[in-house]
Amino acid sequence: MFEKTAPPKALEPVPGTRIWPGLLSRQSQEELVATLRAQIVENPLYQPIMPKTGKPFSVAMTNFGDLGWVSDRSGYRYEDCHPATGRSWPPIPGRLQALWADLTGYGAPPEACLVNYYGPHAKMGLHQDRDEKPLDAPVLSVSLGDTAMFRLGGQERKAPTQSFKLASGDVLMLSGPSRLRFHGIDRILPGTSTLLEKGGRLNLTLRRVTDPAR
Ligand code: MD3
Ligand code: FE
Repeated sequence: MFEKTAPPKALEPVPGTRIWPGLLSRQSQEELVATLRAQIVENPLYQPIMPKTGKPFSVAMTNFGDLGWVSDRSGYRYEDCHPATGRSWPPIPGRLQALWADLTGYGAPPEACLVNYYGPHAKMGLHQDRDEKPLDAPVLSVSLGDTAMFRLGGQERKAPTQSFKLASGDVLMLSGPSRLRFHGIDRILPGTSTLLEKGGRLNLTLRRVTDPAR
């Protein structure tokens, strides 16, 4: 995608955390939303529940790719089928696969694309992403729709945090020393984007789940 031009400049607020503000043009965002909508028809967003308590997440989720992240009473894990439909997850859209190849430099394709939908009151508490085997693989996130207040902490829950806005078209990569940082979404800012007709925010997170064969 950037064969002829240098990749656009990223902010690196802490080592291993890179933010490309507005990397995706409005047109690419619209094309991506059209693809997502088409794939969400047969692979619907659903409301996962927290392990043990059974409390529902405020974020609705679905997945694309060979493996999808799910949460239910028994815990968090990756599964190869949608828990409600029993069907395989649809493929990760080509545009996202290309973004992973261009930005991560990781020698294997992503296996999972978690789709998170935030309505006006949804949030995601501070957590670590540690259900994946290869921790040397980056995580790549694409934000679409309303702006979110993103909180990034340290490797321990009690470490100090800093907050960033993530707007539509922004791309975020967490790698190396940032891969195990605590992070969360405090809130979204309703009405900040016209991309999604009914408002809200979609976040797409690409991950490698298993160690690549070698
Ligand atoms: C920082 N999603 O799905 S994406 C998640 O906006 C998740 O929906 C948020 O956290 C969202 O697990 C944040 C940005 C993100 C993703 C993975 C990270 C930040 C991260 C892993 C380590 C540190
Ligand atoms: Fe996370």
